[in-house]
Amino acid sequence: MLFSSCRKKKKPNTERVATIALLGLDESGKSTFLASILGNSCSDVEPTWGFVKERVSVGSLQLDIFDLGGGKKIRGYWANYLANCHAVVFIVDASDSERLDEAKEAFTDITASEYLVGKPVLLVANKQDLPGAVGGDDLVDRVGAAAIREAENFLAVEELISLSPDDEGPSQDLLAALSDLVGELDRNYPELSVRVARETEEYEEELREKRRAKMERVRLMKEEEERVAEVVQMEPTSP
Ligand SMILES: Nc1nc2c(ncn2[C@@H]2O[C@H](COP(=O)(O)OP(=O)(O)OP(=O)(O)O)[C@@H](O)[C@H]2O)c(=O)[nH]1
Ligand SMILES: [Mg+2]
Repeated sequence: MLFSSCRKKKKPNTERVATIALLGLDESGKSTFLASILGNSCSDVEPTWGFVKERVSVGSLQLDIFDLGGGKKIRGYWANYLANCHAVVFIVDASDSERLDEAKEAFTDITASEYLVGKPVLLVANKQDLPGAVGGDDLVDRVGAAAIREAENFLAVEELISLSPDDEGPSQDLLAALSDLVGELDRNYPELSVRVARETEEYEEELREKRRAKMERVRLMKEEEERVAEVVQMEPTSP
């Protein structure tokens, strides 16, 4: 008998982990959505500075959910998470008609990224319990989401109430929305995972390259400063 066949066979790693970025303007309800999923108290939720990462198990997948702050200054950092995510959940306060144009701008910005083309997107028309909340179809028009459907993205649109006032955990609607997204991720998991791994590596290499170029510029500037200082020292002083 061959030695190798005497060894215990290693169990294949069958755990499927998908990364999801929760995006949307500040106050849209991203952290509340996450607190509901986790069964945490929604009343303890505070504005997010930076990001929070949580792992939850939904259906056949482990989801690493990045809850990113939606404030104007933080939005510029969202781009750093797109290569690494398998899907995006974009949450809109559907009751705040004054900020729908701003939501459209943020949505258009991120969906224009090459790293999101073809990836599943869940658009949430949140705060349906509040008066004047626009429905899912209206929201698709208001944020210009039809364009990404045409661009081969899987787009699911859900009208939800993320807030669970009595902290009873996620509503059936919220769970159903999430499991639809997980179903889509599960169907495309092998190809998506290969793509995410490749693009994450590419994106990190791009960042490393930018850092190297910056350091090189600083080095050249220092060299130039030293050269000028030497020339000044060598110049004869006037009598
Ligand atoms: N009525 C109602 N209020 C909600 C709902 N979802 C969230 N909220 C409230 O909206 C406010 C903002 O919620 P957050 O979850 O902190 O919003 P966020 O998108 O995480 O905001 P940032 O972290 O600043 O980006 C809180 O007062 C929540 O209680 C909802 O479905 N209905
Ligand atoms: Mg938050």
